[in-house]
Amino acid sequence: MPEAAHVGSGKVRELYALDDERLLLVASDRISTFDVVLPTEIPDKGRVLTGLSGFWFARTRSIVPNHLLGLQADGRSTECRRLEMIPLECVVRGYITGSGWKDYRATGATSGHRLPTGLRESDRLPEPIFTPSTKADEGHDENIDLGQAGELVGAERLQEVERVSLELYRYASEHALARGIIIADTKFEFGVDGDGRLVLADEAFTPDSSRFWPAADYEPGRTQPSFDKQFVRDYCESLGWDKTPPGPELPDEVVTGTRARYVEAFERLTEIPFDRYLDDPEVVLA
Ligand code: Q0T
Repeated sequence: MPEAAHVGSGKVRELYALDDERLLLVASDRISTFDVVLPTEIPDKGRVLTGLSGFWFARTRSIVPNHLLGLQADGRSTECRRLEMIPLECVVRGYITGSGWKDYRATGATSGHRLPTGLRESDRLPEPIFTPSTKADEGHDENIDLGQAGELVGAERLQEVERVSLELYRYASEHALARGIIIADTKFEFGVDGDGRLVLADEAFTPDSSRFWPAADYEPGRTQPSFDKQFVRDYCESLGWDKTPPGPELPDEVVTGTRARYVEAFERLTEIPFDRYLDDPEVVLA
């Protein structure tokens, strides 16, 4: 699509305009760890993430409409509706980890949710919580409470994105857990269409927008291994790299092992052989 105008970049994805109403979201094979994009790519990572997002979009349409129009034959490009984006990172946490764990240790709460005392790192929460954050162009998103989020998007829209986010998380986390994957938390981005209707955009329940943990290894009281990136993290830790750019090149065995983990996540969650996806990406939409 060489004539398409570039309209945005994420760490590992690019966004192009197809026309006034449609965008093309292209997922690369780049991988980041400790917030640094590494110089070595993971073959097919962008295809796995695109296929997973498509799978979830197709299966959650009855919860909320989404921006997906179609998947291109390259398996890494999503044609989507152009929306007015809502300036909120809609995070749902089912387990206490990451910045939520940091907030909890410091204050006993996160994003205004008072949590039970005595939680251990990675514990399952009594119920999933909605913990919105602001989109930061540089650096980390900032957790905000519902009052601050309401000022940004209006109380009514906030209630709607909270309800829909929790419903999406309940559906996907249950589906994933039955297939041996804990979705500890996840982040959504929503937009609004020309009729003012809420639409799920961006990606959905990929390992880049969520924390995937192998359920078989789950053990609260410590940081959990990542389903997809653990080999990369372990390798980087073994080097004593200080986690500032540039990141290290990855050896072949780390690349191969990591690719296998992405493909395994795809196949466990979709129950579709990844080779069938490569033959015809829209198989995940059926
Ligand atoms: C967006 C209108 O730039 C971004 O990601 C780069 C890969 C984030 N972003 C998304 C949009 C979307 C989507 N998704 C949409 N459907 N309509 N804008 C804008 N920035």
